Amino acid sequence: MTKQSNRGKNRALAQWVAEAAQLTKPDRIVWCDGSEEEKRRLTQEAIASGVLIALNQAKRPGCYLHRSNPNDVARSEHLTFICTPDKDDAGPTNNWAPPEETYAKLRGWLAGAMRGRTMYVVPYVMGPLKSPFSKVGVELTDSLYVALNMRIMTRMGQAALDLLGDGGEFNRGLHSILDLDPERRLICHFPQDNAVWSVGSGYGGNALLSKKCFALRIASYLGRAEGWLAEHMLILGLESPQGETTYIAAAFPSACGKTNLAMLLPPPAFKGWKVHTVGDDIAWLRVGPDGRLWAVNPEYGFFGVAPGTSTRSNPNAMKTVEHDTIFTNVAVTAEGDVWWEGMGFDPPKGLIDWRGQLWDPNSGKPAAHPNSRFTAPMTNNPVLSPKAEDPQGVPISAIIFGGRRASTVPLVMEASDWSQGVFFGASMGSETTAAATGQVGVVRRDPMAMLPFCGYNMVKYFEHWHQIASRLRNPPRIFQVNWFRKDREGAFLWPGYSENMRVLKWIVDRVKGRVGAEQTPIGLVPRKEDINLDGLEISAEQLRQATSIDPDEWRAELDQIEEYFKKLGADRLSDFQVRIEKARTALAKSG
Ligand code: GTP
Ligand code: SPV
Ligand code: MN
Repeated sequence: MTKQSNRGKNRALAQWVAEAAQLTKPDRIVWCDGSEEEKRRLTQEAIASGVLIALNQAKRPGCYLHRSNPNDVARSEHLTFICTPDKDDAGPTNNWAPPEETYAKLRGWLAGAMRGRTMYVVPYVMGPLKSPFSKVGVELTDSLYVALNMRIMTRMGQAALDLLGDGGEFNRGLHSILDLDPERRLICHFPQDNAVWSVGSGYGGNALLSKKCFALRIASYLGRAEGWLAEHMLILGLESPQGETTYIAAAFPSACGKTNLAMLLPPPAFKGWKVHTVGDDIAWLRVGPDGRLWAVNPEYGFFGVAPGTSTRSNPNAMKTVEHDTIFTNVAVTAEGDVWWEGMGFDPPKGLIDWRGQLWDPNSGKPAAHPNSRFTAPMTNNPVLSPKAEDPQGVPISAIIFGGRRASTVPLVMEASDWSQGVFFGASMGSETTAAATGQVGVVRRDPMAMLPFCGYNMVKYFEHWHQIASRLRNPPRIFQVNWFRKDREGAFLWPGYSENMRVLKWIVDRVKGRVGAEQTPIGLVPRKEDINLDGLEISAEQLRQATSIDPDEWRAELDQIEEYFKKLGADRLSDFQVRIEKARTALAKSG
């Protein structure tokens, strides 16, 4: 056991650790302090026990590979529950279970579960130290992989205990991988107790309890009670050649482009423009004394999608993962380096696939799992914003909602006001991806990209968004984007990635009142001449298709949105129904 200066100071924490140990019966308890010495020791233990595989240290210093159980490669939404005394508090979109029965069931599963194992006590801070936004969590886990990932993803260790002091409030996360049996896998949230119990999975959002469980599901619940927002959003600063920086937050569903946009390298035509990453996945937003919306990134690292990441698509991510990175479920070359589909070069001979077997290029199966990931500290990112650690956060001038839609939704639209913007977000649809288990590529409604992450009643969440506006004297403008529209052959119409800068520029110009827009039945769109296409090879027809608003498609879309809101019981939010009717009337007029 490591020496600890003040782990016993918080009596509630000491008592809870003792209770959890009584239940799970670990052989050892290790309190993580976050030190370099501890990192070295735990990494060695992980290598010795096969949890991590050392990669080629000459090519990728400080980098390791983890192969998860093949039945445990993505978030399990069907096994994720919100446990509130009243079912209505979980609302129409969440799986619900009663708290007492759920605790009893999980206690049964957890009894003696850590026998022969170590329980890591992982204290962490979400948000910059000394920030009014920040909150403390403690995860108790029997997974060394989780402990090492939490060290990258959060401000982990002694700093959290110091911040907690002797009486502070903290999120209680209890995690055991049990035997990774999908039949005994559940991720349960108890918002009233500020607690998460997760069992039977060691993967990503199921197991790193700081991330989706605390920073989104529990935090969204706390945010409603306390008057702020916890959102599935990246945060970026866009600096002009004149040195003026505009901050933008953007909500896209899982594996729909947040990390890529947050690290964007502008194309040559945008000389002097710079993107600074504040966050790539989660934003905590508060109304400031100035009536603006201020945001922090509660995390400290990136848990990013590997496939599709290349020197061309995201050079800053490639630099971020050059060292001190844990890779999960990627392929490995004969030289001990990493490889994945879309890395920008052909797979070298002798590639080992994500399951640890020699890969057969003719197998038709990917070498890296489609949801393979990298865990890297945010300080590795060459374009990390100097404001990423600012306790006050950054002032948000624009919010973007975006989905993955092969049709219907144009490249970019602007809402005429906050309330239409809330409608944009609430009515958003997106094709499912490999980030969650289940069918990939089916369109589902995913309000504000929060469908799997809102910790309370979705209708109350929409109301909360409306209510925040009353305190915003200077609200951000709201936009909707779609990088993923396809032509008849199934090819993407818009080149995406760094070229998304062209859309960001229009957004900034709108915010600053420097450019006009055209009113359509659905929203405001750029006039042709307002999107800078210098240096971009795109045919006029391709651009027309990427930006078009097809009345028939939109009539069908509005029917689906209306039906969805009725299903949720959100149609009683009269504003939504009025918007649908208005759009229908405008579409009818436009022919
Ligand atoms: P989570 O971490 O799951 O929340 O994902 P994310 O929203 O951060 O998505 P990410 O940026 O990792 O991108 C997911 C996938 O979409 C990757 O395979 C990317 O290569 C691809 N992608 C990202 N941006 C674009 C784009 O502008 N156009 C196209 N066609 N693909 C993109
Ligand atoms: C997502 O699925 O939105 C992710 C990955 O960011 S996970 O941490 O698994 O939730
Ligand atoms: Mn995410």
